[in-house]
Amino acid sequence: LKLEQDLSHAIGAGQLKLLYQPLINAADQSLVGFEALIRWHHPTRGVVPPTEFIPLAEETGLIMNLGDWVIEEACRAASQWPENISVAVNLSARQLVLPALPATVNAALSRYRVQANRLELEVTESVFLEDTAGSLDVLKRLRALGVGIALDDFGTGYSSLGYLNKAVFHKLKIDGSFVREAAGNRETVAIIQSIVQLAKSFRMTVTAEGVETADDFTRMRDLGCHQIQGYLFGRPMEFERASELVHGTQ
Ligand code: G
Ligand code: G
Ligand code: MN
Ligand code: NA
Repeated sequence: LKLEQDLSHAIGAGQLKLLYQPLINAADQSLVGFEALIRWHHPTRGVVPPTEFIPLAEETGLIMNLGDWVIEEACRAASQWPENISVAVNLSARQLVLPALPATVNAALSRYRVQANRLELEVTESVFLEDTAGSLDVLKRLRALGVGIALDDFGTGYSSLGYLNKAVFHKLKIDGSFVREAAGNRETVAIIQSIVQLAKSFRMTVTAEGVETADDFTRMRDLGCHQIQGYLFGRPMEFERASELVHGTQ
């Protein structure tokens, strides 16, 4: 309960921060964008990871304000970077129940003069567990704005493939657990092959997450992944360091 109170003050108190993890083009290893990942700098507990406070924010409804702040902050970051650099943000399923979300996203894009196609929204399969029709409608309206919609953590969820056929996702992100398991496991490689094939038949971009080694990189590239994300190319980093990467100064 204390943590919940603290969280409700965290946004106004400037305790939330976005880190940015690089997203790399598999073909030439160039930087294509970043995924924004939130951190809470709690005054006494130190850094609280999102796995601890996002569920709390979802339960209490604070995720709505928090999510709006994330979108705003990500657009602000994008406005500081060149037009070929995209920024992805994670959305909770609960945020998609809000019919106002597309208007919020559109307002943030306009305010910072960021092209819609530079913003990507990442959702997991869990969005289809609650209020499927409403969430799908919100996703379609977001897509109509021109923002990208990525299906995150793919392969770890509920394995209902029907929603891939809804034409709302532009990208599929293969969960890092598969990527790392593929190193010593032919069955996992076969699963990845079929995920890539599936994604391509829907004309989706495929990103491999959790790429930690050079072997992971070449394997995922050769299996047909378009984009790569993981510690090999960079951990989630401060805005200033991300900007240095963008400008090639490090
Ligand atoms: O860096 P990592 O520990 O950052 O992230 C842990 C989990 O928290 C991931 O599942 C990620 O999607 C989620 N997460 C990170 N930032 C955000 C955010 O801004 N909003 C939501 N809803 N989830 C986030
Ligand atoms: O949004 P998503 O659930 O995909 O969140 C990605 C999570 O994976 C974040 O917690 C992020 O910090 C973490 N992550 C990113 N790259 C790597 C990696 O190469 N290895 C591992 N183990 N975790 C990673
Ligand atoms: Mn993500
Ligand atoms: Na993921």
